[in-house]
Amino acid sequence: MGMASKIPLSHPRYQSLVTRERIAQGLRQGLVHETGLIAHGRGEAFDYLLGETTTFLADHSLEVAAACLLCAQHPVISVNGNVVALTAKECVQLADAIPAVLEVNLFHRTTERITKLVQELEQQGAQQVLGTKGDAHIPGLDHDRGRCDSTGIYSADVILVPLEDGDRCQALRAMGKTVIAIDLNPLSRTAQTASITIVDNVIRAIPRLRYWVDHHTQTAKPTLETMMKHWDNHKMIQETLTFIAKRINSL
Ligand code: PTJ
Repeated sequence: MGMASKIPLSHPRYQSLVTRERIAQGLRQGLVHETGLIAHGRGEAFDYLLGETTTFLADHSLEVAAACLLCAQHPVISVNGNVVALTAKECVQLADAIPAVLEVNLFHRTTERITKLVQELEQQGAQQVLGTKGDAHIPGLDHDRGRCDSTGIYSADVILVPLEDGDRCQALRAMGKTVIAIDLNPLSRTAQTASITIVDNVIRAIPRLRYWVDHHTQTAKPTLETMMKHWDNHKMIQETLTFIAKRINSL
């Protein structure tokens, strides 16, 4: 019996506790890196400040991100330990809907964890998951952190990175790629350097992104391109910080 079943539904922090338990379970299964727990805690703190909901600002980011993924030639969804532990099935469904390639790309890379994460995604219905080859290198990153698949991230034009390290986000941008990041911390280097930043929890953001992808599958390309052209990421981050400040002031 999993720990989640012992958490009473009536607990005011039920959702947050269940999510923590999923991360802890992911660690025990060898999917999540130990520092993934720390990253999750930092994310929780920012989610608290946001009110643990998808703000109207994040929802707009999600709609533009969907437009961008639908217009891409070679879109890739890059996943790591935390993302698989929290949203494996939803990532598979999103990849199918776009359609996009799934690639396991780890900050703390080990062959064993990559294999486990690929297997977990396959169990959740993925037909093909890249990441095991690691036959290409993102310029500017030290050995293992820069490894990726030549047919995946390396040749992608648009990459979705839920929970990414700032250095890698910057290095991918330097390669000329469009980077869509999901990061609860609007001040992180990833949030600041991505082309489109979604300041939201992956748990809410991935299904909502799928919603927008489905919503816009039939939308004409020029309409989607206009949405992308008008996107101002810097402005959105400033407005998100203002949103948080106002929210704290009104409590
Ligand atoms: O599995 P690996 O080896 O690739 O390692 C993954 C982690 C997450 C450990 C690694 O990428 C890492 O150390 O990340 P950072 O630099 O700590 O950044 C994680 C960012 O994600 C932080 O800014 C957090 O605020 C944010 N974050 C944490 N949990 C969530 C989140 N953002 C959205 N949804 C979450 N659930």
